[in-house]
Order: sequence, then structure tokens, then C-alpha cells
Amino acid sequence: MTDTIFSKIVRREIPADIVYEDDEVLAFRDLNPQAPVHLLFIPKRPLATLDDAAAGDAELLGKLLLAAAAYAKREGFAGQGYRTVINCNEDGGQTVYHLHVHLLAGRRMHWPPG
Ligand code: DGP
Repeated sequence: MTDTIFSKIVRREIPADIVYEDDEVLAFRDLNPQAPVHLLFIPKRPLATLDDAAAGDAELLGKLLLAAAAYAKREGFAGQGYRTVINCNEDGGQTVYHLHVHLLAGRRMHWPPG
């Protein structure tokens, strides 16, 4: 896959407000927040879209979700609630082709999404 802005954030070539990091996952604040809390959890190893994920990526995908859930618990808003979203390809609203889990919280979410 081609290099994206998120790979540059992983390599610390451009700044980001990083809130969590482990060997495989990085999380940082979204530049264009859609809620009081809006974070992006990304794999350090680039994977363009959810559509590109294979069976061998199952553990990594689980780690992204668990990292988001653990963050929500740590920060104290898990009980109140939050939303996780993975946009995939054009109709899914994906704009950065490095797979990421949005974690949104701090306001009531609406359903269905627009
Ligand atoms: P998506 O539409 O699902 O591909 O979400 C991409 C998100 O990435 C979008 O909410 C805005 C955010 N974003 C784009 N460029 C940057 C950046 O350079 N830094 C940060 N922190 N977020 C970015």
C-alpha cells in the first residue's frame, strides 16, 4: 500500500497528539473531531482497509478494538458509552487508506449514521 499521513505519524515525521502506544498499536486525537473525545486507533503495520484484512490479521484487529475499549475504561467514560467505527472505502467514508478505528465519546451518538 502507499504511504499515508498515518504512517508518517507512526514514524514521528509529523506531529500528533498521541494518547496510547504499544508494540503494535498507536492512538492519537483526530485532527477534525466529531465528538468531545475523538481518537484514532491504528496498527503500526500498515493495512489499507478492513477489506484488505486477512485471517492472519485477526489478532491485530482484536487488539485495536481492545485498546480502544481499555482507553474508554481508563478514562472513565466506558459506562456512559462510546462508539467505535471503521470506515471502509469510498462509500464507507474512508479518506485515509491506513486502517483505523475511530473512538467517539462525550456526547450522545445518533443512529442511523448519515
Ligand atoms: P476516515 O474518514 O475514516 O478515513 O477518517 C480519517 C480521519 O483522519 C478523519 O477523521 C480526519 C483524520 N485525519 C486526517 N489527517 C490527519 C492528520 O494529519 N492528523 C490527525 N491527527 N488526524 C488526521
